[in-house]
Amino acid sequence: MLPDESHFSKILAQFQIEGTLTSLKINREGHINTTVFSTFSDHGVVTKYTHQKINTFVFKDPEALMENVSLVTSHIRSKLAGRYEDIGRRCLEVIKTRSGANGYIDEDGSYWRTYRFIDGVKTFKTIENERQAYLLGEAVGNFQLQLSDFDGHLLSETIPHFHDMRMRYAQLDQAVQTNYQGRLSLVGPELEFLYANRARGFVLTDALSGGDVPLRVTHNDTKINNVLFSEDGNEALCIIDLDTVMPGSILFDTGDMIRTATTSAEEDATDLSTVRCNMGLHRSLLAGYFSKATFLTPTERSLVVESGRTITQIMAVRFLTDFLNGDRYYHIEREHQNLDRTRTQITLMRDMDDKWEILQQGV
Ligand code: ADP
Ligand code: GN1
Ligand code: MG
Repeated sequence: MLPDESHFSKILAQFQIEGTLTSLKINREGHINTTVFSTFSDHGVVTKYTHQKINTFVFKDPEALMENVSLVTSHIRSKLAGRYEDIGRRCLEVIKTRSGANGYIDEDGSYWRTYRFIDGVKTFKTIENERQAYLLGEAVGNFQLQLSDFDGHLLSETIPHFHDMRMRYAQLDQAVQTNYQGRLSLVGPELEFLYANRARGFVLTDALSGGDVPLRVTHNDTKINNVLFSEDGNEALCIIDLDTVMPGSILFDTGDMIRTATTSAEEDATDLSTVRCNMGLHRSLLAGYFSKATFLTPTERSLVVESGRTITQIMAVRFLTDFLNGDRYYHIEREHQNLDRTRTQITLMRDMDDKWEILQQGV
């Protein structure tokens, strides 16, 4: 919920922003935070900002989260310095409060942060073509490359075990046992599929805990709408939504990119016949990714296709858990939306399985 305008003006006044507020617009895409775009005019100079209320049900320590964001954006900026003139379009910029903090806690106890709005860019809810898939793969590989020499120990684990499939299945088991809303009877086939796939889903988690793949710095939310493209569509400029940057396996990012950029169906599509893993998109995505991700170990590389399946699976598990728990975690706009989300993920996994041999050829 957006606070009323006078309350909101008070929040904005805390940040290092000059001029007069001329417009406000709420963004309804994200599942977690509340995002508002503003425009300010200062003696004829127009500047836009993104303000976000951090969901503290999900992120228990917003200060630590913002410290992560601040460290990571500074590191990326140092990599871009001297190489590009438009660094402001290639990396998020935190606008501090007037007292120099990374965010502001309002009178309701909500935590707000501000970024400079990156203008002249486009985002996409779903992938449109192979060229875009190549650019997206390149951007994710490049992001990982930029952070490959960043000391992960400096980052806080803002959501512990975020991509730990064993923990996610334990949460699903708990939700099944509690059956809080009596919805268990609605999810028989979905639960059967996810239980049948439980053991295979542990591959990445176990590879990481067993030391078979290295602990690196990962974004953990590299879905397509977290990438800003240039308006002409010729470049994927910036990866945003850095809230979940944490130490982990880079395969979490590779997998989320595969999950969201190989199908042109929306995550909550109800016509499941549209949910297909497109082999051309998969091939282009991986070609772009491998052009930058030159640092992968052989084991990481061998798990790339599997990572797409695993991250799709973890999302199915998480959506189903939330559906059974009464939709407490993900924003919903309609009843059963989390079940619809579960179904698209399962459909995508099944289609990947049908094409498994061909998908492996892209590696
Ligand atoms: P959420 O966690 O809710 O997904 P995001 O940080 O991804 O929030 O922001 C939601 C959307 O707002 C993005 O998909 C993007 O379209 C837009 N957006 C966010 N920050 C910026 C920014 N600094 N510049 C331009 N657009 C932005
Ligand atoms: C959430 O914030 P948003 O909407 O980009 C979620 C991700 C999921 C994604 C699925 C902190 O991301 O893990 O992959 O939804 N973020 C968190 O669309 O749980
Ligand atoms: Mg986002």
